[in-house]
Amino acid sequence: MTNIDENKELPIILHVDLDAFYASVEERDNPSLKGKPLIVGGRSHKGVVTTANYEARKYGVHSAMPMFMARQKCPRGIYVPGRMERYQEVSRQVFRILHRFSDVLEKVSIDEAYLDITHLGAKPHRLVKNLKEKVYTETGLTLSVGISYNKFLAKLASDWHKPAGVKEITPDMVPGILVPLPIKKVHGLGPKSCALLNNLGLSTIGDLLELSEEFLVDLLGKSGREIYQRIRGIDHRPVNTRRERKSLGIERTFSKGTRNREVLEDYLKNFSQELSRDLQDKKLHARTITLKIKDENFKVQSRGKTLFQHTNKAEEIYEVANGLFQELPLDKPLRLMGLTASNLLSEDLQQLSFFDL
Ligand code: TTP
Ligand code: MG
Repeated sequence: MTNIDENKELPIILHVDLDAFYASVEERDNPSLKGKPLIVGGRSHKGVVTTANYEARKYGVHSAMPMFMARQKCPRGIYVPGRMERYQEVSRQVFRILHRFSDVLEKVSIDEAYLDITHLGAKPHRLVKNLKEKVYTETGLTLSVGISYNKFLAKLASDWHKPAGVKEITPDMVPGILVPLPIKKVHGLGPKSCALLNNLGLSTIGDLLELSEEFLVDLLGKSGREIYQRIRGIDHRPVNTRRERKSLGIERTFSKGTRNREVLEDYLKNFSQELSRDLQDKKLHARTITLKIKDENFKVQSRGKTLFQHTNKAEEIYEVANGLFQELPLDKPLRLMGLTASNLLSEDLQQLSFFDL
């Protein structure tokens, strides 16, 4: 049983994740480090390991482990502080290569992306081989790839044969392949949820498959439904080519506290204009406007209003902002005021919905 409509073409989704990313960049820039246990971290991250190469992982060193513990486990390791800018640069280089393979690409983190290659009509394994070769020859880095028909399964698969591995999960493997896996493998179940489930004696995906959807929703809230579907291999999330911005905002701290309404209204007018320009530059429209204030005693209050329609016009933003402002008592002088636009919609999406009508 796969719950998949056999007549519909299945998507082909790749999840790509670079191997021991920061450590691999260090090795690439200094090949004498190759083959030795290498640990990146320490300085910026309050004394914890940021990442360790696979050589060091053999000693039990892993990300987020306190540095002193890593030194105990692997005293002969080479320890280097991170060079974030360099990793960003190499990441951009890798993403440019990935983009040549499919422009339906969603960057998830500095070393991780989803690619939808359905429309290319290519054989996924051949494409992946090619992609890995290109990344290796052009950057010296290896990566692992998961191939499947949705994001959840592709991500699960990329972790399967790390490092430098490729794994495909096909519909006929589901749910069998999921049953023995520990619940922490379910993307969306964080450490807290896992602990909650473990306490109920649930440790594998197989255990979760016995539960009703209602039970999972009761236990985990809204995400229970998503989890119920995921463990059955169902995940309809599209590969999102653009990460949506959640909000845009401006705030100012005043050198001297003020409760002069005219002065504050002037600020609000300026904020509305700035916000409007910013939204228009980014081709965005907002539906929710939130006003935030902080008084002399550092007491913070915020008020928001959601409109019937999206807007990016300064006058409309100001009208809402000022309405919110008039409701505030202003019993103490203000030290800070801020205006945020959220519930955003991009113009492209708006056009899409117009076409859909
Ligand atoms: P990951 O992809 O989780 O780890 P990795 O690439 O080092 O190893 P692998 O994928 O082969 O298991 O994270 C990518 C980079 O993000 C990693 O090199 C360092 C950084 N990172 C942190 O800064 N803190 C963390 O807790 C983790 C897990 C990663
Ligand atoms: Mg990685």
